[in-house]
Amino acid sequence: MTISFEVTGNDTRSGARLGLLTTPHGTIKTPVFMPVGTQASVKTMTPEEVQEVGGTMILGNTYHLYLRPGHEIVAEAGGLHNFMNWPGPILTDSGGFQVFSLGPLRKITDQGVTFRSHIDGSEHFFSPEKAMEIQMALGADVVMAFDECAPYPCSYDEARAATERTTRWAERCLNRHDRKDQALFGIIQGGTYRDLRLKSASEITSLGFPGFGIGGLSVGEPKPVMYEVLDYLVPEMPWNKPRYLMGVGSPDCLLEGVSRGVDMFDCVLPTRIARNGTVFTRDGKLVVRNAEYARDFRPLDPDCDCYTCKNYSRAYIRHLIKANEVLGIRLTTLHNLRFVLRLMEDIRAAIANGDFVEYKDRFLQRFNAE
Ligand code: PRF
Ligand code: ZN
Repeated sequence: MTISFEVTGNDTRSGARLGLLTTPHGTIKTPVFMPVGTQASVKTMTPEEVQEVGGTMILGNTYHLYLRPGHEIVAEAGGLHNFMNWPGPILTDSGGFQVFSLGPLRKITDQGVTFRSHIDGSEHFFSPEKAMEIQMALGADVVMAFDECAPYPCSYDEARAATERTTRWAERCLNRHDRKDQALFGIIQGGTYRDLRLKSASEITSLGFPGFGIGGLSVGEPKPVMYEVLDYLVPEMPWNKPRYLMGVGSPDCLLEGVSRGVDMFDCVLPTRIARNGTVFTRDGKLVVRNAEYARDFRPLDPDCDCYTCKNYSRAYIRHLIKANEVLGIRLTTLHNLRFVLRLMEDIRAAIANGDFVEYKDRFLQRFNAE
């Protein structure tokens, strides 16, 4: 009834694996990148367009949808899938991370978090129980526990307090959550402290969630630090349950995450940078806004198979963005999503062929060359 996950292949020379995640809204292949639809929309894209570039599962945000339009309205619409016309699987984040990102606008106690709306300044309170109630109303296929993400850098004591609270809150989430058609994932915290990460992994996994988020990474630490945490953390996680690295989505981090055994990713990066005129290419990032592209009539990435690259030039897209034409950011968003989703398709094919390690090295060498 809820979700099931099956590991269907293992790379023998890395931690990479292939899987199938089955939800009430379909089965998807992992490793997967989930485009972010914070406010019940993947910014500038229709659901059909997201699917056309290979999107299979998307992410929505509890915090934003609670404030606007309100989870009751989404529930009245028949849930988030119906409300936004997305037929595939959806995951909602719990609001913990978004609320902590509000900085001075929030106050945390063991009971929960008091915060002010970024929209109108009104005061609100989230607890583990409230985060479950909202996510049950939104009706995603996968919902996330309400956690406390420690900042980076942060002292050992601060990271320990956040990690211990995350475990106490995880139990309260399990007690409150009771939608049988929804899977509740636990979240592992622990900052960049090895013993805290291992303690969090053992406590959170012992609670028996059907899947696990890895939180508290990609919050400002150097990339090698994140890779090192994954090196010792992922082997401690159950092999037969999905592992979700939260908020990670740059091409190099996707490859490094997959090679360490991560199955799921989400990130605003591809869509956010697209809206300020930066695109991914196989030779690295390209700032198409720049003057050097004013007379460049080649596609964004000659090796890309997307609608944008088949039909439009760098010069035209630069012009649209400079002129504030909405089409410009639609075209760059479409391209960046296709770039990341095709990377995931190629990664899955390489794992199946047994040449993931070579694929990763070749991709990164070209992507990082000057
Ligand atoms: N917790 C939750 N959502 C998140 C994170 C987290 O730690 C992160 C950290 N990269 C992104 N999104 N609940
Ligand atoms: Zn393209």
